[in-house]
Amino acid sequence: MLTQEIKTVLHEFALQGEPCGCEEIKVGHINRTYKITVRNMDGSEQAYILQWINSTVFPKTPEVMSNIVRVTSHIKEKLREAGKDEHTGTLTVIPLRTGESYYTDEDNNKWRMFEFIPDAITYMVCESPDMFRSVGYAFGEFQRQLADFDASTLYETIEDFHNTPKRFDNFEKAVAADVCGRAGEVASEIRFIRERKNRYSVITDALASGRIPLRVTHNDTKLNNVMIDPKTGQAVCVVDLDTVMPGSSLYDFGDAIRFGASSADEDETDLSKVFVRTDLYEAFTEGFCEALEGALTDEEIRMFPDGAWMMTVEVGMRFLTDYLSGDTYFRIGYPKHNLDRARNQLKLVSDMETKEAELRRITESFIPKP
Ligand code: GN1
Ligand code: MG
Repeated sequence: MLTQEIKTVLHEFALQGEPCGCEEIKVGHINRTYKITVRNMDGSEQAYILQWINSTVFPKTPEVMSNIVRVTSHIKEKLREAGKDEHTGTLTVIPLRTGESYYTDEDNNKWRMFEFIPDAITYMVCESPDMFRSVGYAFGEFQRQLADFDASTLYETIEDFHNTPKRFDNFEKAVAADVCGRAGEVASEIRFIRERKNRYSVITDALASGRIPLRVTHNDTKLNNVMIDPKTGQAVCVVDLDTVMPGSSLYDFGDAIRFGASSADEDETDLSKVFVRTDLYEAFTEGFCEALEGALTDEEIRMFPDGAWMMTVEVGMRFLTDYLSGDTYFRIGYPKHNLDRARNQLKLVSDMETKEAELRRITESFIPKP
């Protein structure tokens, strides 16, 4: 519904026509997203995306928006060079009437707008290997488009975002504080996460020693952060650019597998339904490697299974940390939502461990032969 609050916000943006519709799009755990319809003078209608930015998670709003504007301008240049449509191939920020990239209302809420990407939707579970190959290609292409972007000029919008050892420290702090008295209930999950602590520094160590390179990465490569054309099943546009920062290709590869190669929703509670689909793993790897042909080092590809495992165990401990801390970070739909999400992710971790040899074998086949 087009509330007075939203009308007031929309008035600040450089829109041509009159807003006539508003519908909440309930995707994502952090920001709030709306589809806005605007009626032009000639009677035609145009859609936009309006987002309320969660400033607890993103207190550095100017930095987040500066990254997004610069990264999308860079990608638009690449799209133009390739003769592709720069309005559907990446996000387009709608500025305020003043020219700024976001609006702060009287209550200090932060708002931003984008052009709506037509004829595309998001998926929570992947429909086919073909679709996931295309998603892999899209995320690989995103990274390739930013390969010549100077990483040192990008703000770190959330510090240590994929620093798993630091995430583990925070998890331990939440267990020790146990502010909601929930630690007893999750003793086996706590044990599971602790048993694996020696492996949490595998990627941070590889980056620190230069064994794998630092790149400009997306860092939140969930399947539902790609717009897909439902008619063709092909990826159209990578969205949710809040966490574009210097990182590792393993983060983007791994987070995409964690979410998109899972057989079930991220909060499926029947854990017998939750496992990693090796057919989807293979399809994504194929698309990702194809888009990044020649750009990835052999060692990065070799470490893909570590990326998938790490991103899954990391978000598992983040969901559990949030549950222990009273659900202050991820938006929840019911009281134990974060616990269910954590259990689901830890089940996926177990399954990746069971299938480790197979995942490594699939991965090795993508390392170029000398
Ligand atoms: C959040 O914003 P969204 O829903 O795409 C989170 C990711 C997690 C993901 C888990 C800024 O992503 O890091 O992997 O939830 N984003 C942030 O589903 O913390
Ligand atoms: Mg997000």
